[in-house]
Amino acid sequence: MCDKGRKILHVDLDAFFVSVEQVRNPELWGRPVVVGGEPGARGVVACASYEARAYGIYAGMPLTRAYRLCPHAIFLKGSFPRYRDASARFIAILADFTPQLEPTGLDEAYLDLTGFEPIYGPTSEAALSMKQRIKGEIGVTASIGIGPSKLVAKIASDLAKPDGLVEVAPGEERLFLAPLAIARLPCVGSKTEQLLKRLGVTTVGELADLSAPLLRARLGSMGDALYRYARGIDERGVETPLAAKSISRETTFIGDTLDYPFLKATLRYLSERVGAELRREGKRTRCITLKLRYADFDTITRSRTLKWAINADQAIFDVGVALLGRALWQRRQLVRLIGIGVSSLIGEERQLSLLDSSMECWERLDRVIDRLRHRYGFTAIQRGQTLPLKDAFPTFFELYGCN
Ligand code: TTP
Ligand code: MG
Repeated sequence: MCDKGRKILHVDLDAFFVSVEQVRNPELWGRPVVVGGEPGARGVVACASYEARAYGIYAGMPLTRAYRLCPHAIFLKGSFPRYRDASARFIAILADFTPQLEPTGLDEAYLDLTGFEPIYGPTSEAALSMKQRIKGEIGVTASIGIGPSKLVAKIASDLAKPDGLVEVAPGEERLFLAPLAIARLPCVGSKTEQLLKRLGVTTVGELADLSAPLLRARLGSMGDALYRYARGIDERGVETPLAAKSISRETTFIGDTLDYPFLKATLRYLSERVGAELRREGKRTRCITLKLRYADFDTITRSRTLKWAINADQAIFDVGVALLGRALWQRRQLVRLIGIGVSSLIGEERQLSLLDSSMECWERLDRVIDRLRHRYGFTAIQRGQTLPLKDAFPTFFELYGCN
């Protein structure tokens, strides 16, 4: 999927909430406008017009502070249904260009226009007509980045703001990124930024000069990602929400069973299979589903939605075991099939900063094992938790020399 010829677009509306208010009330054009609430209210700024940003106001800032910075700004409470409506019209316009469309927020989306040149001409022309339609039909301006990867397209659209278009040609990614501050890269939060600064790195170009082993030693799995990002390497594809979004593995037993350690060990093995594929696809999950088929062929599924998106084998397994325990407690009957699946998938880079340190450890371990399995085969390494499978599949264990 690292196709240099890809034409990925990232489209992001400018000062979205404020722009929608300005379309409603043209007197607001060209003025410092803040959406979020009245100046005396306790809330924070949701959106500031570019004129308000010139006073140092930004999203997330307390309204009281915004008011101190610019008392003559116009403060509006805003209306979410209005923004939702504008968002739906925005996405509908993009969908006219291609079904390869991945909305990632109310006012932003990725599109894949690879191979569309014979229809639209140069991709930049298609992007310009997109901008024109958005302005003509919704009344707001959009900024668009075009590049060979999502990473580059997203950064390009940020740099194009407001109302701009930036295209990065294939092969130019590293040059394009080199002068930018490291904070422009996804997954560089303030902690990572400080750490990199201590290594003397402030720009993406300087980051690209660091070796992969050094980055891994200092930043773990995030170091691997940064090594690739600094070179503009990002193989993620544009994914339509309608595309199949689940990964699952299941096993039917030769004989029906209610042997709990054996069921648990099988679940562990299946969790590792699912986890490996999840990571290979560069994804995390927020929903885990256990499937059981009882001896009488009655089949049940039990799901749990998680607060944070994960992709560690251990996390998938832990939830699976909890669901299994509850299902067997509710109905003790011989089991014929067990399966585990993950859905509600999102890109791996998101939420990294929210991971707790134990999860970070599990993920690091998974990555090591993934690499070894990639080289020697999945069954070359077995974890302790799958050992109860030894009696059921002796030849399998003998074959791979596990004691
Ligand atoms: P963004 O696209 O991040 O910001 P923006 O459209 O206001 O400005 P830009 O020109 O830089 O793209 O977010 C889109 C909308 O989401 C924004 O208009 C308001 C809302 N939002 C919040 O409600 N809270 C927030 O903290 C942020 C960042 C955005
Ligand atoms: Mg925006």
